[in-house]
Amino acid sequence: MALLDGKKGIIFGVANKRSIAWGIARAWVDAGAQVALTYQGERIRPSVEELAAALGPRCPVIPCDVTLDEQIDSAFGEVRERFGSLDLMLHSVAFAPREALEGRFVNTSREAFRIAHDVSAYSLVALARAATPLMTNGGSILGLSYYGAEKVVPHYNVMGVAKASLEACTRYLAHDLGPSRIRVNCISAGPVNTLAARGIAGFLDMYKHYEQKAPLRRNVTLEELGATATFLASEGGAAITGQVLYVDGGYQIMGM
Ligand code: NAD
Ligand code: 0WE
Repeated sequence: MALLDGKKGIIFGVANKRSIAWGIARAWVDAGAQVALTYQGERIRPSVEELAAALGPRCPVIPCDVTLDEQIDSAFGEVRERFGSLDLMLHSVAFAPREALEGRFVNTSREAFRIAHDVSAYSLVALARAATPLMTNGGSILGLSYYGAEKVVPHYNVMGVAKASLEACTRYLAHDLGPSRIRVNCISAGPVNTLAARGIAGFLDMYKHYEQKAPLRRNVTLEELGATATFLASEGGAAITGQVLYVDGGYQIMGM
């Protein structure tokens, strides 16, 4: 029997085949789960529909901008109709206005701070609240974080502050939802060459830096992130909640 046989999940954050959410969607489906994919806007709908078709014939594709309460409500309404209940949820969504990732952190505008926290941290709370009534048999909620939450990574700026919030939200949600047997964890991933990472000045240098400094002397793959996400969602993760698990080749342990 596969690790996630018969489980039903909803996935936020697939944009294309390089997305971390896509790596995790594939891993969950390979482990026996059925998943729904959500997408942010009409612009990426065609590519997400194509990816969903590759996952199998019964993979719902549902619009959901996570900053809009009405879209969150209707997305979970559709999942209730299609699946009846839910076991898994992936939050793999982040955004900050580009200018906030370029200049100095001290110049972060009120609006850029608000947007980064709304999209990248508050949305986990809103989605967890909407998922809870469907997770009648317990469940596993997973978010994606990054090292910039705990240490200064130049240019990550307000996203680092939003990731610190995401990690704290993970702990408070774990406390609230634990009695309902719903676990909430984060994977803190090493750099991955995705849409959200490309185009960031110096990303390639950082990618090479990890290759040189991480104990495993290499970067992580989508398959490895998928395997960790499957472990956390499975019986192997049954007593793990409120944690941030580093999947970064060991980079986070280094002092220099
Ligand atoms: P990606 O661009 O493939 O995924 C980001 C997703 O966020 C996209 O699908 C986008 O549509 C979605 N999104 C943005 N605003 C949204 C909104 N308002 N409503 C709904 N969806 C919205 O890039 P990725 O690298 O796969 O990012 C996924 C997660 O992984 C993010 O939380 C990111 O911070 C995290 N992460 C990425 C790296 C990396 O190096 N790529 C490392 C660690 C953590
Ligand atoms: O979380 C991220 C990136 C998230 C992200 C990316 C963008 C690019 C386009 C959020 N908002 C935007 N806004 C845009 O307009 N990562 C973990 C990848 C990343 O981003 C960095 C990194 C790494 C790693 C930014 C600076 C330094 C390192």
